[in-house]
Amino acid sequence: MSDGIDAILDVVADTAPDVRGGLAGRRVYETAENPSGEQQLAADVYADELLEERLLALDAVGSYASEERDAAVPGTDGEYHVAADPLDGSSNLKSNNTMGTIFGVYDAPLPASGRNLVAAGFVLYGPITTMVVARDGTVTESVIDDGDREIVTENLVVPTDPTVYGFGGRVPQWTDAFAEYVDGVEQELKLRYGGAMIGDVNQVLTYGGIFGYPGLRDRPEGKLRLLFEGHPIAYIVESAGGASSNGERSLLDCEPDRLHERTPLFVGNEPYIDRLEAALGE
Ligand code: AFP
Repeated sequence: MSDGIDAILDVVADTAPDVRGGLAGRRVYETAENPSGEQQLAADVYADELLEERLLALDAVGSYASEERDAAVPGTDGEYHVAADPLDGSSNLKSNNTMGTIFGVYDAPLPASGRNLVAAGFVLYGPITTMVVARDGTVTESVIDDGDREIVTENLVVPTDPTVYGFGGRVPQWTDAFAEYVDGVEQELKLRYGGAMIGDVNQVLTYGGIFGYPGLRDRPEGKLRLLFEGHPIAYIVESAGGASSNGERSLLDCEPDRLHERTPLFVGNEPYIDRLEAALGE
């Protein structure tokens, strides 16, 4: 056990009630866009600033990078580098649907390979606030109440009798190979798609199945970011016995050249990921 990683996990858990508590008054858009060219809500900025300030106050944190800022912010000479999507699915704030905070803890400066992750997790702001953490090959789920974490699942594993799927992007923008793959999946699983990756991935962790945001005809790199979304989610799902892919190989084997690099992203039960890679590779 590393005290540094524990301290990072404590900060994320302690910050979750503040992020959640700050949502109601922050549903308005800021004038700036984030580095990926997407509109930022006041809530995105608020969550990002809270995490930056509190994580960089730790001796263990060497830098903080987030989806909401151009470059990583240096901290001390701490050994861990944190990448975060402070409010994944923040456009769901308007419709009052699920959102989350995603984070990855790397042992190398960013950008880095997914193999440099030493822990990853997410907070889900659903009807209750939960936190899922993967480290040392094990995934735990806790309920957060007033910053206190109570473990509710010691060893979370992806169920082996999958039931749900969700794929992003407009269907006419899907490639023929991907659309054909989805035709098969639709015969076996039921659709669950909520517009916040973290909520949809948590359904896969809960019920088994597959979530993906594919490369599109007009956007082969897809929508989601490797460092802030792809790596952490791949680390969590693989630690829970599932698989991840960019369409060819595990997302953890992908190393971005740039902080904000995008990637096609698929996570879920291994047979579905294997079939996907076979379908896209034909
Ligand atoms: P926002 O953070 O801008 O709401 O985007 C959410 C997201 O990055 C990811 O969480 C979703 O899976 C995906 O975008 C949804 O995209 P579509 O709106 O294209 O379905």
